[in-house]
Amino acid sequence: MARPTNDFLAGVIEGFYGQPWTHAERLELLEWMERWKLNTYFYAPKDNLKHRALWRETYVVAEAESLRELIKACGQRHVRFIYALSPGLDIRYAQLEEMAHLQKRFQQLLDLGCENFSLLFDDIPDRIDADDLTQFGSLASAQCHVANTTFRWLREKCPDARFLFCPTPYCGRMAKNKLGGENYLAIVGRELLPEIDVFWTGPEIISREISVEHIRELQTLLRRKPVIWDNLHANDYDARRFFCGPYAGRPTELRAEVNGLLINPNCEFVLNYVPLRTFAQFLHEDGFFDARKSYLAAMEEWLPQFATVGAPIALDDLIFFGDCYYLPYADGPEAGAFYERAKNLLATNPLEWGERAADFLQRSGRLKEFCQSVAQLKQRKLFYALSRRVWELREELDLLERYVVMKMENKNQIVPCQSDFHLPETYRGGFVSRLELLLVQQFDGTFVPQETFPTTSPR
Ligand code: GDL
Repeated sequence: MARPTNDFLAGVIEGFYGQPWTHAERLELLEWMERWKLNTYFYAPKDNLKHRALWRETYVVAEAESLRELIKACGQRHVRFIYALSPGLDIRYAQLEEMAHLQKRFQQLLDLGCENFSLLFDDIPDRIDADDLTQFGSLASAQCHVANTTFRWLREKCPDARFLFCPTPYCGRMAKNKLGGENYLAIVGRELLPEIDVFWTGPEIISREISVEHIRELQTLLRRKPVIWDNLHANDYDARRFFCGPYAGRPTELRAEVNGLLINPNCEFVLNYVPLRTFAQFLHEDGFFDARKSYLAAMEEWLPQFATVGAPIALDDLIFFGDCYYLPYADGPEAGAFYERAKNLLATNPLEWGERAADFLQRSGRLKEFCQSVAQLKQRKLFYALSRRVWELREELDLLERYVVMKMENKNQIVPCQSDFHLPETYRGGFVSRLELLLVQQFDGTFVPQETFPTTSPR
C-alpha cells in the first residue's frame, strides 16, 4: 500500500457549525499536524459570517492580518492552507456580479498568501431560481459553471492552485434521495473540470464505515477519485456528546482510492487530540491498523494534559471515561460492558446478583471520581470543554447507584425510588426535553408518538 504522497490531502477541516477555533488553537493544531505529518488545513468554519452568510464581504484589516499569520504559520509547518467559501445560501448563479464577488473574495486571500481554494455547496436549499434554471438547466450545471469559471481565473494567477468542490448531495443517502436534482453527480462528473477535487462524506453524513466498494462506485460517477470529508468525530449535531475514540471503520486500502482524507472533528479543539492522533496513524500505517491499539497509545500521550491541582488521574480511569465518549455508533469496550452490567442489574432479581452489584458500584464510583477530578484540571480549557458532560454523567451515575441500592435493600420489592438531587423540572427538565419525549424512535429508525410506542407491560 502506497503511503500518501504530498499531493494526497491529509489533514483537518475546520468545517463544523458553532464557535470557530481561536487563532491560538489553530496554531497548536499546526504544531500537532507537523509532528504527525498531516499536510492540509482546510478553513471552512460554517458560522464565521464571511465564510457563508456574508460570503460577499471582504475582511477588515484585523481579520485579514490574522489570516495572513495563519497562512504563514501553515507554510512554516509544511501544511497546505486551503480557503473555502460557501456561497450557496443565496448565490444567483447566472449573474456576473456574483462571479466578481467570488473573485474579489479570493483575490483578498491570494494577497494574503493563500494558494488553494474551495467552493462548498453543502447544506443549502435544494432549489434553483427560474433564471438560473433557464440558463443552466440544473443546479449541478450552475454550480459547475461557477466552480469552473473561478478555477480558470485562479489558475491564471496561481498555476498550481488546488481547488475543491463540495456538491449539494455529498453522501450516499443524499444521492439516493436525489438531493440537488436528477443525475446531479453524473452532471458534476461530466461538467466539472477534471482538475477540481470533489468532497464526499461516505454513505452517510456521519459514516460508520466507508468501504472501498462504495468509493469505487462513486469514482465512476464522478470520473475522479473523491476527497473524503470525514465527519466521524464531528459533534456539532449533538451538544451532549463528544468523540474521543479512534479513527475507525475505514480500511487502509481506502487511501489508494481517494485523493485525500480530511477530518472535520469536535467543535471543542482540546478534545481532538486522540481523534487526530489516531487518524494520522491510520494514514501512515504500513501494515494493519489496529484502531483500539492506536487509541490506547494516543490516550497515554494525552494523559499529561490531565494534570490536576490535586491527585493525579490514572491512565485506566481516563480510558474508561474516554470509552464513554468514543464514537457516534459505538461505545468503547469498557463503557459498553458497564452499560450492559447496569442494564442487567435493573432487569434482574437482587437474589441472582452475586458480586455484580458490588462490581457495578465500584466501577461507577471510579467514573464519578474521575468526573470530580476533572474540575481540578490545570488546563482550564479542557475542563470547560468537559464540564457539562461530566456533570451530566455524574448525575446519571448517581441516580443508577441509588436505584440499584434501593433494589438491593428492598430485595426486589418495588418501592418508589426518589432522589432529592433529581427533582422534576430541574432534572432532565425543560422544553426540549419534553419535546424529545413526544416521539420515540424505534429500533428500525422510524418514529412513533409516545402513546403508540409498544411497551413491554400493558397500559
Ligand atoms: C455536515 C456539514 C458539516 C457539519 C457536519 C456534521 C459536510 C460536508 N457539511 O453535513 O459542516 O459539521 O455535517 O454535523 O459534512
